[in-house]
Amino acid sequence: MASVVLFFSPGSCSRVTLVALEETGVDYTVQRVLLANGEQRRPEFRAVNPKGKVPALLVDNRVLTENVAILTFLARRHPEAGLLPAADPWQEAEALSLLSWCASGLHPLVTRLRLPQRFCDLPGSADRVRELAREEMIGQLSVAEERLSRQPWMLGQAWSIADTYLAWAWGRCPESGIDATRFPHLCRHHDRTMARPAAQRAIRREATG
Ligand SMILES: N[C@@H](CCC(=O)N[C@@H](CS)C(=O)NCC(=O)O)C(=O)O
Repeated sequence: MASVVLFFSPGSCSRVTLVALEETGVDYTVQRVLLANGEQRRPEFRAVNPKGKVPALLVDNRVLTENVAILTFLARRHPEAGLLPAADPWQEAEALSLLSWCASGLHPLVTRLRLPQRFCDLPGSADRVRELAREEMIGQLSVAEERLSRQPWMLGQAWSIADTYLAWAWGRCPESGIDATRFPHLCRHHDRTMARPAAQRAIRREATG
């Protein structure tokens, strides 16, 4: 049996990988990297992921980084978990398109909302960086809101790990000043996604390590 170790930080985007691991039922251990304490910059962690980001997944001593790659690997390795549709190449590509949008469209906006000083350090600029990110995020979220007004999950009738990635990104928005009442379908989708037993186990795992 493979040895699997996830490097994660509570509440960060590594939660999506944590949920995926829980959905597969695979045995794994975790290593906490507290971003709030700057632990991603420590040499021990840089030896695992020189980019200094979580998630990083160690599988039999080989390191895989980037959520999209890790989630695709887990989906292919555990097709029975239904992380991504696998039977049809078009459906799988649509799922990867969604995951990529979460990773390269929504996630950087979450970072701008939460860490505006990384984008401009001129005195007094943080509010404006946030405001522009908020506007862009509202436009992007409207795409998901419209889709979820027609179907329960982003890909249609079945949950996929792309729903968890979206729910993670959306979950960071109301605390960053985005009015949740404008996105009722995203709110319900978030609650349904995070109520899944695997998501609940992942959140407990974040707390206990
Ligand atoms: N492109 C990476 C991004 C990962 C990422 O930005 N992770 C954040 C947490 S949500 C992180 O580790 N940030 C630490 C830092 O930037 O110092 C992925 O999709 O996995």
